[in-house]
Amino acid sequence: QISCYELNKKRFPDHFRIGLATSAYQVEGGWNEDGKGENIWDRSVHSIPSPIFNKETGDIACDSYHKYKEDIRLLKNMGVDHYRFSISWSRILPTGYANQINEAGVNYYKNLIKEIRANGLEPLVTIYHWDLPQPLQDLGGWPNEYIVDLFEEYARVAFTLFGDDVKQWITINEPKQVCQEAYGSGIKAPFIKSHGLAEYLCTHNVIKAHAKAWHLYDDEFRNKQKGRVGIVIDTFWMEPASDSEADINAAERQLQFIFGWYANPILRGDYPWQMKKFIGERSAKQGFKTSRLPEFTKQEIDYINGTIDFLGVNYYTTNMVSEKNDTVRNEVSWEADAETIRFVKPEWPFSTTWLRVVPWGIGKVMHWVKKTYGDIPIWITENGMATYGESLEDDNRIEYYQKHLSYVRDALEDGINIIGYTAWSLMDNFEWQVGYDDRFGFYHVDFKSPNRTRTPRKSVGFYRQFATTRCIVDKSQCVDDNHMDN
Ligand code: GBH
Repeated sequence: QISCYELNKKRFPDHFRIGLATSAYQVEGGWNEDGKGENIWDRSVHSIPSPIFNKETGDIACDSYHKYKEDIRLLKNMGVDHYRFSISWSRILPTGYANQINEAGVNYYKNLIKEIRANGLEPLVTIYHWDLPQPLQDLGGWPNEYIVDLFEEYARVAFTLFGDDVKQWITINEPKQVCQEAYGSGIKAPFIKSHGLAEYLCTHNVIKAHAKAWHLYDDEFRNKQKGRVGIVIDTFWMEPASDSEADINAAERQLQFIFGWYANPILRGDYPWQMKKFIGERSAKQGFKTSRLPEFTKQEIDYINGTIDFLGVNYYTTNMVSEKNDTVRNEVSWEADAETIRFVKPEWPFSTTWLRVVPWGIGKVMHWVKKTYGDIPIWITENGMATYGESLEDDNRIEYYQKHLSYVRDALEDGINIIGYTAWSLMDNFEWQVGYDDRFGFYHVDFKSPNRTRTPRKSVGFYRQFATTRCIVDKSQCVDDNHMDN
């Protein structure tokens, strides 16, 4: 065993879980095989004109539906202890309803879980990672309250069928994208633009659906299966653009509009006061009879509050935030409701349109979560960056992980209860509306070859060393300190 001290590195504790993440639609393919139903991504990628860069689709993606055994070998080879994947709702319930279960789909996940366990790894399973069955979208999708009970029934099927072998559950991945990007700005399936309206209705139902699934587990499965159920919430770190009180408040408000939108109801019972105030006032000024932000009843608040065993956090990047002096207040949208201006610093290294490399942001998010919500166990469920093209020499990815992990290690030393880390992603995959352009993988995937050949990038060796030694170079030894003046 190599000692971290000898290497002048920091060591992660033994109980800290280390893994890699993917999601069903992004890697599986097999979009219409063996009885799988159509979901909103299938529908969107096949529509004309296609809303996807280069008209790409996830029809085959990484072909993990057939190559899952190879995927598990890669994971095993990297020395990690967890695999985070998601279940495709329409693969096991083709119509979305639980009255008809697709055996072949169930067997796929049973075999996958068996393979994971046989290789000494543990599954961390996301029940919903953005691929709603199309028939449920035809009813209106997440903005229709009907979805709450249907999601509960889907979760019941998942707990019943897989719960003996799955001890870590995530109800929903990044609800902010499920609602704001899918039903607000409309850049993700089902590509509905309903700024400032459907996005808030969606969130109301997502939160209720999450709470119902948690209660279901707590009431009917926990005693027997002894697992835990969390949700994954994503955020950028929001750094005040100046020391002014207005900018400090604007940055906090922006965090509340992204993260608190979901975390506050689940951990504190209701939407953040900033959202209630700003959306309420703007709605009134705009002539709406009631706030565009729906209200929870007292009973709902009691029901939702505390429905969480651990909090998944996805961190990729940081924005600077300043106060927007919006006296007109006429724009109806989630973006405008926050009354902030967001920007990036030109010196922050570029990864992709929305992703600048800002490692210190992950440390700030960890401290903010603890300060805001107390000692909840945190699992960093995603963190990573995109590269382009076919190169396997991804030193910038290595540097990204080295630095971010160093800040994570510091946060642990500061007493923040971080229980695990799953990097995004095991391999290049279908990156939603940008198709296969942004490559987030440790493994390169050749999407031109029918074999979808996986080839290790240089970063595979780095992550393997991290996972097997649990050591990480301290950020003070990284060549460039990446503008740590903040
Ligand atoms: C995660 O989303 C997802 O969970 C995962 O499926 C995905 O593959 C991975 O990260 C990498 O993207 O500025 O209007 O262009 C990341 C969340 C998605 C939030 C992009 C910000 C920017 C939209 N981010 N979004 S825009």
